[in-house]
Amino acid sequence: MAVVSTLTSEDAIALENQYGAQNYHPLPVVLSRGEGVFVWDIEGKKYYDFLSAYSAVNQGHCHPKIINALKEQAEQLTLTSRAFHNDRLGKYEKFASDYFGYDKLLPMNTGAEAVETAMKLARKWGYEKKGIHSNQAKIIVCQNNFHGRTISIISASNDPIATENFGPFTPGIVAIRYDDIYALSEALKDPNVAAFLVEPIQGEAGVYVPDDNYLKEAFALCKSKNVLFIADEVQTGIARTGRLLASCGNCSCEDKSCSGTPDVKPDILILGKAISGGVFPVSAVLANNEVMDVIRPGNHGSTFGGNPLACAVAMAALEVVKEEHLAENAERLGIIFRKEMEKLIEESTLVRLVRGKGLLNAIVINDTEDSSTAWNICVALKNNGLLAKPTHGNIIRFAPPLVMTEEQLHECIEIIRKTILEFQN
Ligand code: IF1
Repeated sequence: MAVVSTLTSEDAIALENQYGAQNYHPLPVVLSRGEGVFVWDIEGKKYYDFLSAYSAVNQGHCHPKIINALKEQAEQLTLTSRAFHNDRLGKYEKFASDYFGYDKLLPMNTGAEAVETAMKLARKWGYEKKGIHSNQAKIIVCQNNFHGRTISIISASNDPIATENFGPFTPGIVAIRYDDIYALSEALKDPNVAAFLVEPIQGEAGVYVPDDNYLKEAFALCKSKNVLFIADEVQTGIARTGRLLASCGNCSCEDKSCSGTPDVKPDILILGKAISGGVFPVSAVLANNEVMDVIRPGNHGSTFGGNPLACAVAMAALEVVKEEHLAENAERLGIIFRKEMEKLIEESTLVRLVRGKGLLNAIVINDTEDSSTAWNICVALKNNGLLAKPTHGNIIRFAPPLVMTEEQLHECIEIIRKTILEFQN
């Protein structure tokens, strides 16, 4: 029986509450359609999507080019496993390696799988190329990171909600303060360090943008100590922050779609989310031969990794990013957004600051981290036709699809302004 067609939002939520693991606390809205910057709930109410599925839908919901690529491939061949070759994988690996400027790509499905892949790659490189003694390799991470939810990844986390009662944890992971070059230089005194894993901007922590020189100095320190610099660009990549990759730092090059500058070129690049435009689970780990060639047949992989459907969708999604100049649009609209939020800060008692890069931004609310103010504001935003989600009790992330027009952005800014001013009165 087709349950979905007769559902009301209330029905849908009741079904999830009864039959679904309660591993999320979603905003009370049930979406049934998406197109570009808009989504609709079951009852037909239209919303601006200001989360983009945590930056997975940078190209806009159901982008025609990406959907067509999905449809065409789905009628041809969806999955072979890697027991055999398929006619899409090599083409995609070349396309994406050239696109981001690396020798090779290891295809996976989720961001967490790609982070795990990068950690395994770094450790193996550490033993076989750097000469670290067996089982002694260390990976440096930053406090308040978010890299996914597997056991090894939460072994790097200091978030009690993510770690409580999931131990014991994976050894060989050392956490340092984010945006603290001295802390990194101290940690790199350990000769057993194989890699430094970092988000160019800490998204879940509340869109923390590090000092302008942090990534460049961290990269130089890693180079000086023969330590791999791993950039987790699952959320910040694919034009979200106004450049193809956020780890570009503050390059001076005019080509916003450039894939990294001489001063910051990650040894291992981790991508996910918008690499497929949110149409299919696709992630990727890119590296040059000196690193990637430590992986030999049988060392690593996954049933769906590199499947023809993922390859076709990812190529279309990456073409859209350049064809529609999404990095430039994100850069331009992000400047407007932060300027308008600064004006709101002037007239509001509720908003304390705005921070971000490109169209990955957040506002900090004048309340405590454990308050429900940010949540309540997001519920009010929903009622006013805009969907966003708090990262903490007092921080709201704003990340619309990068295809948004300036006119639409101004409409959204007005919704945010109206909601905040109503809320505080
Ligand atoms: C959830 C957070 C964001 C990521 C970075 C790896 C991954 C993510 C920098 C793992 C995933 C998602 C996970 C999703 C919500 C969202 C999230 F709130 F969880 F922390 F964006 F900030 N590296 N982030 O941001 O990728 O395995 O999910 O494909 O778990 O609720 P994934």
